[in-house]
Amino acid sequence: MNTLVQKALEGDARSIARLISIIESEASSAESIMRSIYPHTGKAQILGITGSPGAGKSTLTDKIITSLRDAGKTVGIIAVDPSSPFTGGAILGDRLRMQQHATESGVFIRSMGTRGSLGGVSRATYEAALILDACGKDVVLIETVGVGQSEVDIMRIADTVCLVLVPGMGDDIQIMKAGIMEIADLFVVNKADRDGAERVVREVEMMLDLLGEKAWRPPVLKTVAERGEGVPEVVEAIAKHRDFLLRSEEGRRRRWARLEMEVEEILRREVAGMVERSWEKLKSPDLLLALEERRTTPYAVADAVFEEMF
Ligand SMILES: Nc1nc2c(ncn2[C@@H]2O[C@H](COP(=O)(O)OP(=O)(O)OP(=O)(O)O)[C@@H](O)[C@H]2O)c(=O)[nH]1
Ligand SMILES: [Mg+2]
Repeated sequence: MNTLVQKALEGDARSIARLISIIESEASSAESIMRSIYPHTGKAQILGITGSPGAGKSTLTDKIITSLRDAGKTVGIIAVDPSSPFTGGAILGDRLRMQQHATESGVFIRSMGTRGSLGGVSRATYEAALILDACGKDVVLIETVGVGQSEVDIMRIADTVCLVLVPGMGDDIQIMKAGIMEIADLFVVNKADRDGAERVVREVEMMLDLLGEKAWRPPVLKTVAERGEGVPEVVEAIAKHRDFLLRSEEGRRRRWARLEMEVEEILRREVAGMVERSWEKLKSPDLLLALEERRTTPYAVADAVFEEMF
């Protein structure tokens, strides 16, 4: 395991892939891997790209990769596959589109499922992002389909969230969806070759006005991702946001909130494990019979489980 981690840290793509597979499938080994990986993290910019299905996230991602590569940066990409059968068909397309980058050194691409997590972003997705960070990628890009909760989830793990909108598909609903304005650090109105892009830009700007003065005013940019138009401006805004995070109070607040979340996440997992083991020890047919006959209650049993723990 140690040599695997060592090789991954040196940037070996196969070792990185292997590590990610392990943290995805073997929860028991995940912790020791993350313990040795973690001290090497904190250097990459984790960039979340979210938006409705078909908005052009993958097309934009692909163009952003090219631009970052041209600037000499290394990139890790995690495409979070929606488990939903409705959008599942897009996965192959994504793979094909980004394929050209997959063989380049300096680019690492990985698809991950969302199964087993509540939002669109699982613990494994975050750990994979940390692994890519530790292994020297300058930018770690996570593409997720924004469906409800996952947009908020991506905010919890990304430094910079880019929300991709498109003209002419229930614009108001797209924008007004609860909390969505607050999570985006950057708005991209893609498919600007279509009618109505300007209107979406205006609506987003108006919403931002309503939110009032903020240390960071999210830029609202138009792109035609298919043709690469507007992409340099997007890449520039992403870099600006990184600078902002590095030198502002807001940036520190967000880093600390993430660190708190990480500690709490670990505590929750450990406590859950302790409770489970204690309950397994106490559980018996006699006890269940006592519960069935109401000689005791689930509350009293839970008390006993806690007592057993300490
Ligand atoms: N007209 C137009 N079409 C675009 C543009 N960008 C992307 N598309 C097309 O929109 C479709 C969806 O693009 P994707 O990049 O797969 O979108 P996505 O958001 O990754 O989709 P999912 O991952 O399935 O949610 C494709 O057919 C693209 O060719 C654009 O700027 N203008
Ligand atoms: Mg996609």
